Amino acid sequence: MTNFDCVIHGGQIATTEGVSTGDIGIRDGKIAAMAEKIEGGARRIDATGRIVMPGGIETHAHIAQESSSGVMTADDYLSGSISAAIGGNSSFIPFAAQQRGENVDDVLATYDARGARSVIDYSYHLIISDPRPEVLSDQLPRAFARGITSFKVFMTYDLMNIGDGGMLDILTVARKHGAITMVHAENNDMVKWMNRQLAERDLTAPKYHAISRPELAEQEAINRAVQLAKLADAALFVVHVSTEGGAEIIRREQFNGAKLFAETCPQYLSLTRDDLNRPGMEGARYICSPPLRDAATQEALWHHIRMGTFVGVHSDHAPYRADATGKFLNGFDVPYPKIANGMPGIGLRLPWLFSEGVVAGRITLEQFVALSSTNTAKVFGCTTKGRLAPGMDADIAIWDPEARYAVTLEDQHDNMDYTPLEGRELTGRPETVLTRGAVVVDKGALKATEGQGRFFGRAPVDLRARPGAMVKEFDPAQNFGVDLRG
Ligand code: DUC
Ligand code: ZN
Ligand code: ZN
Repeated sequence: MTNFDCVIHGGQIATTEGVSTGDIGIRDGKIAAMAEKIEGGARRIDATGRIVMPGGIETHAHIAQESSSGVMTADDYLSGSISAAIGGNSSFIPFAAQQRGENVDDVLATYDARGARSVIDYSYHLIISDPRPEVLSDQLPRAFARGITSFKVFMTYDLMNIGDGGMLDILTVARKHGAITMVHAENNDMVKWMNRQLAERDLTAPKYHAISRPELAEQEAINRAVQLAKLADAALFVVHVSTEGGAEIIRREQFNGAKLFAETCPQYLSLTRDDLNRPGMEGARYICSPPLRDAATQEALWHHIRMGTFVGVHSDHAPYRADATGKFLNGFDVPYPKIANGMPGIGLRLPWLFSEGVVAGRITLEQFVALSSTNTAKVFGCTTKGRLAPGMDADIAIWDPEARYAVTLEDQHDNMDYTPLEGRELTGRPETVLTRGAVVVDKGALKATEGQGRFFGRAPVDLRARPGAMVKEFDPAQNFGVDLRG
């Protein structure tokens, strides 16, 4: 009987609810059946001794993206998606970035051409650096109408920072349409002031990057971003949280009912500021913003992962090679502020999280599933992805939970010339990955063809668990009857 295109059988099926042995039948790119035993199938994949789970959804990656200072990432949608797939992801949501003066429709057309090379399904978060009136009134609603339901803004970097007023304008448009606003939260003036203190003392080696962006700069900006979002009654997603204080503000405001979500990233859990102090300019490889912190912070961030403060652990893959195309575009012996911010990680996010999280006993397998796909699918409106259930896309990853290996650059599939986790011993890795039923990685070998991934539009943010509340100044019963929400 071959009424299924493919049957995955005998694996330990892991979801956010639990783990059980069973089979999955796939037809026309969708999960058609799940049962203890499924016969038939044009293709049968034996998953005995393996974990079968939803394919990862990487929701923080910079792919084929120019920075505001003109540095292009080393990965395009082909190499970036291949690296993501081999790392256990069935889809991803990189950024489409508006630079100042640009029209959002043109930006999206540019990224549509870039995205067409992807081997896994993809969508975009739209970075907005120039919220002009026509951007707010026409271009963002058009982006939303095609399923781009998440925007991203920066509170730092002079060429990206949109100020509190710009942020309120974007949050307001986002609320009206059901979009979520992501934020890079660091206080720009605190960072610039610290940069001046360090420059005046000639302290410009990579290690000083760590102290140039104080923990307080993140905490102040997270708190401000949350208050702005509460005033606009809008959903907010704080990216790359790197401090205990920042996580605690988020936890408290979530408890108070804010429409608030957040993530952290593997680098804040696996590396420290000591890595910035490696010999010569090697420390430049570890420059990312916010900067790496310390061991005590890592423990605190793990605690917040366990307690649910973070819906995901995403890579913030920002691939700038350690050469003149990336980190050293401005020269090899330059002060830290002239070195590109970011490091690679899209291929190792899930293997690292599985090893250091599940194998090391810090999180359960169910939490791993939630953090790698299910939670973020909900927040970012990926309605057909992130869960194993009949009717969902057959986006599936099959893992060998016992494989032991050391990370090497040679085994990476991105376009980078280093990996920050070189030499790390890990346990567990994805072997086979399906995107809409197509096997893109088969026992570790790439089987994908360029361009087989499809753009997917997304639904509005799911706020059922975080309904928020209108502030009294917007409530006609308490504001002299004024309708401020329009
Ligand atoms: N922020 C990111 O989200 N990624 C790379 C650099 C940065 O500042
Ligand atoms: Zn950022
Ligand atoms: Zn980023």
